[in-house]
Order: sequence, then C-alpha cells, then structure tokens
Amino acid sequence: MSYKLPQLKYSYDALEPFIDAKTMETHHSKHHQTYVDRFNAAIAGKPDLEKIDGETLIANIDQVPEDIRTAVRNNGGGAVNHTFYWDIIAPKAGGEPQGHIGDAINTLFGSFAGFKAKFSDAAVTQFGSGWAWLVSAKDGKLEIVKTANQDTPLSSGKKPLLAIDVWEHAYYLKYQNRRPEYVEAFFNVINWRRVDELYTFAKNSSKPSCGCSCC
Ligand code: MN3
Repeated sequence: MSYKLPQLKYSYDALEPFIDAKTMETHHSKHHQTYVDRFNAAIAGKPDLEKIDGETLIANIDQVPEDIRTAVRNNGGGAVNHTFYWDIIAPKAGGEPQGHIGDAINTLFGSFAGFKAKFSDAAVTQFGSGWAWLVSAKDGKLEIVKTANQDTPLSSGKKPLLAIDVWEHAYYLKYQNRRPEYVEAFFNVINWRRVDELYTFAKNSSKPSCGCSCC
C-alpha cells in the first residue's frame, strides 16, 4: 500500500488572498507530490514497512532501517506533514478558537493574543526551512514546538494539532522574504474546528486507562 497524495477539500484559489492559488497548486501538486513519490520509492520492496501507515512509520523513525532512514525521515516526513497542513487550513476559517481548544489556549497562554504571539514567534524564528506546531504532549498538555526540515513532533511522541509550513516554497511567490506577513495571514485560514477535533481526540487517547471515570 503506497502513500497517496490527498485530494484537497477546497480549490487552489479558495484561500485567497491569504494563500494564493499559484502557491497552493505548486505546493500540493509539485512539492507534496514529490515527497509522496520519494517516500514510496524509499520503502518500495519492503512489505513490512509498506504495510505501516505513514504517520506510524514517522513516529517510529528510529526503527526504520538505517540505509533508508534519512530518505524516510525527509520524504515520509514531508508526505505526512503536508497532509496534516492541508487538513488544518480551510476557506472561511480563522478567527478565535472555540470549544475545548479555545479554553485550553486561554488557560495556558492567558488569551488568544498570547497564543498568537508565541506561535508566530516560533514560526518566524525557525531558522531556515521547517515548521512551527501546536501539539498535545504525552501528558495531554499543549506545547508550541519548532522542527527543522521535514521533522515532525510525532517522532517525539507528540500529537500535532496545528502546523505552519515555513519553508520558502509555502509563501515565497506571494510574500517573498516577508515570512512574518505570511504568518500573520495564516491566522485567517486556520481551521479551528478541525484543531478542536484533533485536540479532543488527543486528550481522550492520552488518558490513563485505569478504567475509572475520574481521570
Ligand atoms: Mn511545504
């Protein structure tokens, strides 16, 4: 079973003016497709790896055979990270998060503005290519983390809730070197409803399984 490029749930121009159609088309049909192709090529002919889903493989990257580990880390990471990225952005989105994730953000960061400042800072200060993330850590607590290249918090046992791609290919056509403007615009396309679903799922699956209803 090979990794498939996911179809987007919206058109390439649906995130205008915040993320332009040309960037979306190139990013999805060229960059993401290339990661998918190279990931599949790296694990081709290794049925024990091919049968594992991409997210699980990346989360356990240390167990991938050494001769293909870098290829899987970079291209499997790229395949999985982009699939995640398309899922947490949407047209007619943005605004302030509601629900459980809204409450958790207000509790941890004091306010949405407090969160936005910290997340933006992570995105802007990631040196070179990489990602900034909001994750649910092993104990279920929210954290903002940065990763280089196509590394993912999945490899540290953390569950991604939100991610911004800060590789230049994600913004250069429209914003050139102005990464902070792209980061600011990104807040208009965050699909908080989806982030809330992911948070609820992560929280439930990180609960201790003692069988009681109190923890
Ligand atoms: Mn990208």
